[in-house]
Amino acid sequence: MYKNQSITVIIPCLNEEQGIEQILRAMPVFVDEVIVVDNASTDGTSEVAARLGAKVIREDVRGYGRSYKRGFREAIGDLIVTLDGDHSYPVDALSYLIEAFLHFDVDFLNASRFPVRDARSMSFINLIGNLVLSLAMSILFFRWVRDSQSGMWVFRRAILEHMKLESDGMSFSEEIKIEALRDSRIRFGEISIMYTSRLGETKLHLWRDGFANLAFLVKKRFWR
Ligand SMILES: Nc1nc2c(ncn2[C@@H]2O[C@H](COP(=O)(O)OP(=O)(O)OP(=O)(O)O)[C@@H](O)[C@H]2O)c(=O)[nH]1
Ligand SMILES: [Mg+2]
Repeated sequence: MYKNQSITVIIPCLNEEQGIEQILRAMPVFVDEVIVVDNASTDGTSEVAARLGAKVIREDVRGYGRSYKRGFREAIGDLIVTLDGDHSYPVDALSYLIEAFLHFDVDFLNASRFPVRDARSMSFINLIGNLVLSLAMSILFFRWVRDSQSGMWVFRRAILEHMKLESDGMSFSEEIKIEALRDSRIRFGEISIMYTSRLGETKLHLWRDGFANLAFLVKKRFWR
């Protein structure tokens, strides 16, 4: 519990045994529930996560969005916090993020990786891709969003009932923000966090996912 709010942390993992161990060891004690959604990892992700106290859910169909939707169905907390299983997002900043969420009086808070403080955390090409996709989202949806691709968010679980989440892949990250910011009942905010280099191998297919995410933005904007 954090200030009377129960907290669920959801972490999608595909072969992240190194990262998930570091994250779970640093998980703050006020977190009530940690859900790791594993899509048939071939390393020790599930075992490590279960040993360190997480609730491990196996989802048979692969995909970043798919695993989040599965995790949301299991979550019971008032607030849901998300992050990658690669230890690139600051698990030690959970109280900072939840404080900001409560102070800003929002329903969805996006953790922006910008400005980049650790140059090793993001390659130049990833940086450009993130900036282009964030600018595209800002223009298409008439709202300034600094980091449309961030994987760390805090939101009220109750707002999920207002959202129509369709993406099963990496574009899920931008879809949930779009669903939040274009619904007048959902107050959207953003705050900067410290982002660092990931542990383990990337699961991002840079060009394929980058263009797919751009196409997804356009589709979401013009095809209801
Ligand atoms: N369950 C599940 N998790 C996935 C899948 N694809 C990616 N992930 C996880 O989703 C998170 C985001 O993937 P990353 O590879 O970190 O993508 P990224 O953050 O854009 O790229 P990096 O900058 O290299 O970290 C990580 O925790 C992955 O393990 C999937 O198909 N299923
Ligand atoms: Mg990552």
